[in-house]
Amino acid sequence: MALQAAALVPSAFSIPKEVSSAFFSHLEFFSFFFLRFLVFLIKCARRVDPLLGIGCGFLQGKASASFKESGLFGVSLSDYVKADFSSSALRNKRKPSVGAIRAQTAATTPAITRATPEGKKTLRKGTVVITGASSGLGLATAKALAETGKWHIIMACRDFLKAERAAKSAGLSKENYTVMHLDLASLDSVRQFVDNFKRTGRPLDVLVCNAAVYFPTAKEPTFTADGFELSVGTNHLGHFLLARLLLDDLKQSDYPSKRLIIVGSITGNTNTLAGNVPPKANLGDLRGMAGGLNGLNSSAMIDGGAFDGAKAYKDSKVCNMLTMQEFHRRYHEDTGITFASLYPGCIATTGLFREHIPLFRLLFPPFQKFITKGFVSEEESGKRLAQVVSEPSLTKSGVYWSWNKDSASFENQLSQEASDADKARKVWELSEKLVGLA
Ligand code: NDP
Ligand code: PMR
Repeated sequence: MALQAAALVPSAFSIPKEVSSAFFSHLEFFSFFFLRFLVFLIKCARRVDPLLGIGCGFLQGKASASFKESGLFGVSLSDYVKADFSSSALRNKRKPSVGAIRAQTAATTPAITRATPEGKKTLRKGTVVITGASSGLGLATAKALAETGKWHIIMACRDFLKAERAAKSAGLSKENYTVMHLDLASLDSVRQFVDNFKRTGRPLDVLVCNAAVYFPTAKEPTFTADGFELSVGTNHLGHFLLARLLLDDLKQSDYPSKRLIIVGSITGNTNTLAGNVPPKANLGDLRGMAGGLNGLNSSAMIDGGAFDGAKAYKDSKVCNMLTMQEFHRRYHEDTGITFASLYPGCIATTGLFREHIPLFRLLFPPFQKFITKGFVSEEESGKRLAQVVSEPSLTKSGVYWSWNKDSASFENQLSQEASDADKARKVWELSEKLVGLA
């Protein structure tokens, strides 16, 4: 039902494709939707408590008010609410599940280091690599983990000085972190990072693929050092190579719960309202990816279509979520590694929106705070990702985590495309070729 409704969205707007892509990326886009949304809210206010009905409906699954009218997008909002939250508030009881923890030969310091006088064994510090830890979600996660005193954080960043400054301003103490250079937009740099990390002799207990770029206003594609469109090249292909090259290190970790986390997003999931804001994610038949995403002999877009920076980002998030599931299918049972993805909430203040127009950056945080109620602070988002890194109750593998309005985690449902096993396999195989693993 929700998907049927989703299919109606473009026709409800009836804006020609070529006009819409420029239109939706700019000032008019945001003002247009913002105003329509406000009008919609006012209409609803005559019948129901608007903010409770809408805001909580989006985020909590409390769709008590019936929004049968097609106010915002010409579709029933209650359908979206069902699709988005049928599995949420109702299923948000955290089930402590003990992951498959195997006895492994430790290549480095054993996880259990010493026994206390009472005979209880204590755990060594875990080592977590976080890409893009120089700002936003990555930095907030590093901070949350460092504060526990139980983690050493490898901040894998492209700008060494920025990362050092960020660590200092976040109050991280020296013994809790190391900055190491990683530019995900260069496969050589990814390989160099992996070599450097291995040389440190540290175990790898958790890898967090967090870094991302977003170019919503770009008219033309830009490219990585290896000639891939920059957002898919950075957000997906760089992380794909990194995760593949570090998988053996994760396997060798003797930490009680070793994890590979790839940050996803709601906007890549077309079973949600946010995922139906044009341009929608769609990998199509992957013909652009098969052609190398280089804009020369193939399109820069995964689906082979015309370049659209916002869509490229959303497509890259679909790849992130598919990759997590493909890792799970291929390696979870044999290695005991937990593979997970998440939507941390809308962290509307981060550097992710640095390329957006100033009006968007001004209006987006209040829009998310007061209207959709999807807003989360950087600090809160960091605590969420830190849970996925270290909470003993979040060891289930193959899960896409989200949080409800009480900040309780639940297993969310991915869209049809973002959970398509056949597509996941194809993306995996094509990515292997592009990064030189096959
Ligand atoms: P930020 O821009 O604050 O953080 C992104 C990080 O990625 C920065 O540290 C940036 O480095 C780094 N980065 C960018 N390009 C590269 C590269 N080539 N090599 C290495 N690092 C790079 O954005 P967020 O914190 O918002 O984003 C973090 C994650 O959260 C992303 O995966 C995003 O998709 C996801 N997300 C964000 C949401 C939001 O509302 N903000 C919602 C849902 C998901 P530098 O500091 O040098 O620029
Ligand atoms: Mg969205 C429940 C409603 C909801 C949520 C949770 C988000 C999250 N957004 C929602 C709704 C809407 N957004 C609506 C109704 C509109 C039309 C006014 C809208 C618009 C919008 C724009 C223009 N939203 C955006 C943009 C962006 O440029 C962001 C984006 O898509 O980046 C790829 C974005 C986002 N909205 C979100 C989230 C989390 C984003 C950040 C993107 C991400 O990291 O996935």
